[in-house]
Amino acid sequence: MSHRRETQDQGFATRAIHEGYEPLDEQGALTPPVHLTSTFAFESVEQGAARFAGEAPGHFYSRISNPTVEILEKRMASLEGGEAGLATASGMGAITALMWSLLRPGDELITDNTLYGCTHAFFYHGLAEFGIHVRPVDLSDPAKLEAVISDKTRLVYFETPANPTMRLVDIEAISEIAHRHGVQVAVDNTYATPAITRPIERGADFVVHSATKFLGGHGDLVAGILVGSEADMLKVRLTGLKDFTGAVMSPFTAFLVMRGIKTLEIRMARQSASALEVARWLEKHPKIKRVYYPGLESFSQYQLARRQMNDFGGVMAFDLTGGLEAARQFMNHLTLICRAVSLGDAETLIQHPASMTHSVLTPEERAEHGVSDDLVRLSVGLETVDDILDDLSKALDNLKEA
Ligand code: 4LM
Repeated sequence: MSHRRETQDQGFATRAIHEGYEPLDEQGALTPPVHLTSTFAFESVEQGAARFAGEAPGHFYSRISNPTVEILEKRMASLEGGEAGLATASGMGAITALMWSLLRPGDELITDNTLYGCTHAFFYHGLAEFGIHVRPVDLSDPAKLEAVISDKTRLVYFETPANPTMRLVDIEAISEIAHRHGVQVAVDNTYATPAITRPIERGADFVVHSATKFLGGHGDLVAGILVGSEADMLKVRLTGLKDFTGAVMSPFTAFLVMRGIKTLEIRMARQSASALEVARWLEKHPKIKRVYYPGLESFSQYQLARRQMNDFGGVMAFDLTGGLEAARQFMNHLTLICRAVSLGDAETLIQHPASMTHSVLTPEERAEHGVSDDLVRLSVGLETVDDILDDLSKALDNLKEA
């Protein structure tokens, strides 16, 4: 007998902790067992054949599905308000599995013109070489999508907030235009997470995550997740994931991501509050030229941020009045804040997109994508906010002597 709890009507934090798992089904074990198994025994040849044919439920090989990973998939589908989830080995694994499943030579992929560096590389140097037309559009202006969408367009893809400029895209406006043309929409929700924005509830068809970031939340894993309709996720599972990329998540990683997600809501609230304080402080500092953070009234898309986001998240970008050299010196003077890529961890992290996450783009591409050489990205962690401000303050003061 299954004791599975029906938690769909319960609150976000409750589902983040309980969805998809009932301890009494597993001898009372409070946390889900980690099913470290590659394969699954069949009662009979007939049962094995039926599972392979999709005619009987049940797992048969962990490149297709695994009981521990399945709990995470159900939990993420619930948190994103989608029908089904699909866990992958990394955020790039999620993006590549989705694209190889949906796109065929001759199809057009419309993307916002600001993307994470490796997503950009995959689209323009991977997909484009296999006959897919990748078309950058400034999706912060929905009219620009309306002007170019055509019967060749298969998918519209964007990040909101975008990495690293924090630019937002209006999910409802873009989804309305795309759907009117029979085109699907995929949103990379890594920066906001479902604690802040739920793209599917605003009309998107797919949500993509680098679970390496806020979902895992502790900087100890690399993982990805997709959410979409049952039919679309089955297609990606059986083609893009099973046959084309093989980029599946390990059951142990699924266990760690679930441990992270239990505290997602409180971490996002705390990181958002600290980030707002840091952004306001930086904005007033004479050595800071400009701060890009959706929670600042000076942010050009502040009204959209208030409409589309429950909170403003833990990441921001800024540039210094002294330009690139000042930014380098400032970053090297930091002692608490860690110079490292990635984001969403308990530790505050700082990186220089032009020479790190977006170094795969040419200088011309970076200019087109709005990634200036001066830009610095800060992911505010869970430390005491006064200590973060103190480190920033001392590093900026030290610039005098430089
Ligand atoms: C970084 N980002 O920015 P995996 N989507 C977004 C991302 O920021 C990333 C990925 C996908 C960074 C990594 C070094 C918006 C990654 C790719 O790294 O494959 O889990 O996710 O610092």
